[in-house]
Amino acid sequence: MNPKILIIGASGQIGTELTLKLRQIYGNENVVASDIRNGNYEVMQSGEFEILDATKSERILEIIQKHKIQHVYLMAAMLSALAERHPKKAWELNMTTLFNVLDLAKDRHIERVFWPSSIAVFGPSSPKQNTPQDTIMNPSTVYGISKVAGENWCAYYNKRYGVDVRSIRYPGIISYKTNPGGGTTDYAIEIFHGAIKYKEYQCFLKEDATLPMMYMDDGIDATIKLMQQKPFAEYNSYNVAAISFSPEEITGKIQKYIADFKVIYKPDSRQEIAESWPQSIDDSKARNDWEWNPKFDLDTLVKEMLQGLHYKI
Ligand code: AKB
Repeated sequence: MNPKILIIGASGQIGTELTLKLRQIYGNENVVASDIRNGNYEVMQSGEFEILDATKSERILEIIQKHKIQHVYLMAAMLSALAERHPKKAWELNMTTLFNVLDLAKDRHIERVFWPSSIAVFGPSSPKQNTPQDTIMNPSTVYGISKVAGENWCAYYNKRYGVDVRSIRYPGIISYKTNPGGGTTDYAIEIFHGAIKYKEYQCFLKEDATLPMMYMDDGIDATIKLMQQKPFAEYNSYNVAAISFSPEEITGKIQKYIADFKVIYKPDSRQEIAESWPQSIDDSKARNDWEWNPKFDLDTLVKEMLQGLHYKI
């Protein structure tokens, strides 16, 4: 039997594509999308959509009961760069929404929860290369602090109350359907728009700021695959890796198709965030535990992005 699913944050970058893929797999009637604002046309048209402020627990419960929801994907969050501008608001949003969902799961209104973590859990003292699953985590951003705290709370609810909650530490997710907002890895999406529209892009990171990244399809596959596993013995927030690249490297790949594309480097405060994060990730635990395996490398990612944005190659 297909589970009845609720996506919270279905109008965001990952939420949009996750909703569409889950509807394709489980049927439009089994996947309810929700967000504080309307979603894109495809999301709004292909199934049920509810306006939801996920800081309001009673409203989440109302939607869960109305649609007999079993699985919840909580995708609403304020990302790293924006959270540095609104630290308290980011903390409140990221933590209140998580507690609301965990408490509803604790009270057995929800059977299974997906909560996204991030490479932002790591900080200046974490190893930069092949950052292990278990290592020093001393995030220097509010977003990272909220993700480390969130991981600890998920582990606590799992152990103490038997809540089935699962997490992935997303790297930068690259996609063309819905733009991200407020992240440090956002440059790797903006750069394609700049290349196609203006043949020029002003990059807010330095040319050698290498970060772990992943094409959206792999990110969605990882998320769904993790949620399809039988309950785990304990909570883990899994490292997942696909590609690592710098602005300079992705520029070179785009220039293979748009030869006169130019990038001007004007690093801002986001450079400091990037420097505090890993450059590459060891994801062997995810590969061993649930056979995680990404499909897209940098060449295929660049091709998919250009084609997705209607650039003829
Ligand atoms: C961000 O840049 O804040 C996010 C992330 C890596 O979690 N994309």
